[in-house]
Amino acid sequence: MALERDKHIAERALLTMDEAQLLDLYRSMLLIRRFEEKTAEMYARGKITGFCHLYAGEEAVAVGAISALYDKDYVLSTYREHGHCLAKGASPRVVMAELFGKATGSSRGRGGSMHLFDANLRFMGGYAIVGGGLPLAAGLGLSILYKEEPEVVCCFFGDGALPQGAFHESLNLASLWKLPVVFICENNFYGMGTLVQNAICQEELYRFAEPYKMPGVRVDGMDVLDVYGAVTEAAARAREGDGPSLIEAVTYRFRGHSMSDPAEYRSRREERIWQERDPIKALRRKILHDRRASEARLDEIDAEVAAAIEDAVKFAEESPEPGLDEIGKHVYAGE
Ligand SMILES: Cc1ncc(C[n+]2csc(CCOP(=O)(O)OP(=O)(O)O)c2C)c(N)n1
Ligand SMILES: [Mg+2]
Repeated sequence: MALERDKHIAERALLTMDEAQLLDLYRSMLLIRRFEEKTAEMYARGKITGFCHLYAGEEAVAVGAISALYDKDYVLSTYREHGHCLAKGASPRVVMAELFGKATGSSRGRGGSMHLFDANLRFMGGYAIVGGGLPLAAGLGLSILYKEEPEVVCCFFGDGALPQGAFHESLNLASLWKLPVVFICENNFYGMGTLVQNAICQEELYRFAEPYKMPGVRVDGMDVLDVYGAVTEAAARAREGDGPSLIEAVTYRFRGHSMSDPAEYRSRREERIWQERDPIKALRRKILHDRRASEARLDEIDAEVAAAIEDAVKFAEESPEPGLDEIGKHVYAGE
C-alpha cells in the first residue's frame, strides 16, 4: 500500500477554494481558539469545574478535517473535543452551557467538558477513555454499510491511543470489512507527560496503516489546508466503498494536558517554536499574502468571533441548573 502522497495537496486546496471558504476556515479556527481562551478564564474563576482539556494549537486538525466532510457525516472525538464539536457546527452557547453544567448544555449539563454530544449534528462524542471512540467509529461504519448510506465516519484520537488494543482491533475490522471510516491521529507528541518515543515502538505513526492494508499519510497538522486536502481524499475513498484510511496529523497543544497540568516536562523553548507555527496566524498570513481577503475583512471576523464568545458566556451564566427532580432523567436513551 502506497504511503507516499502528493506534496502539493495544500497548495491545490488553497487555489481551488473561494474567498468565502477560506474565511470560513479562518473563522472556525479562531472561534475555537477564543472559546478555549475563555474556557480557561472561566475555569480559573470557578465557573467550570472538573476535568477540562483544551484544544488551543490543534485547531487546524479539527477544522481542516471537518470542513472536508458533508453535514451528514459522523464525527467522534476524545475528551479534548470542544474544537471538534464546534467545527461540526455546535453553537458556542450550547457548548459553553455544557461546560458550566447548565440545563441548556448539549448533554443537558450532565456530561461536562469530556462528554459533549449532539446526535442531530452527528457529533457522536466526547470519550474519556483513551481509544474509546475507535470501536464505536467502526460500529458506525458497519451500520452505514448495512443501511447502504453514503456517509463517512471521521474518528479523531491522540497518539496515546495507538498502543491500545482498541486501535488495532478497530483498524483490523475496518480494513477487513472496508468500512467507511477516516481515522485521524492527532500526534501532539505527548500522552499526558509521556513523549511518543517513550511509549510507542514506531514513531512514524501513519505507518501503522501498513499492516492493516489501508493508505496511511502524515500531514502537517498546523496547516489547515494540508489536513483538508488529505481528508478530502480519504473521505472520497471511503464514500466510494474503498474502505478506511489512517491520517497522522502532526500538531502541538499550546497548553498543558489539562487545566491542572503546568507542562513542566517540556521546555519553554519547544513551546515557543511551535507557537511560531500557530495555525491561525499562518492562515491569516497566507490569505493576506495571496490577497484573498483584506486585513479589514479579517479584523471584522475577529470582532464577530469575540462577540459570539461573549454571548456564549452570558447565555451559560444566565441558564438554569438542571432541576433536582430531573436527576435520574436522560441517563439512558429514551428516558
Ligand atoms: C484507557 C485509558 N487509559 C488511561 C487513561 C488516562 N489518560 C487520560 S488522557 C491520557 C493521555 C492520552 O494522550 P493522547 O491520546 O496522546 O491525547 P492528547 O491528550 O495528547 O490529546 C491518559 C493516559 C484514560 N483516560 N483511558
Ligand atoms: Mg497526544
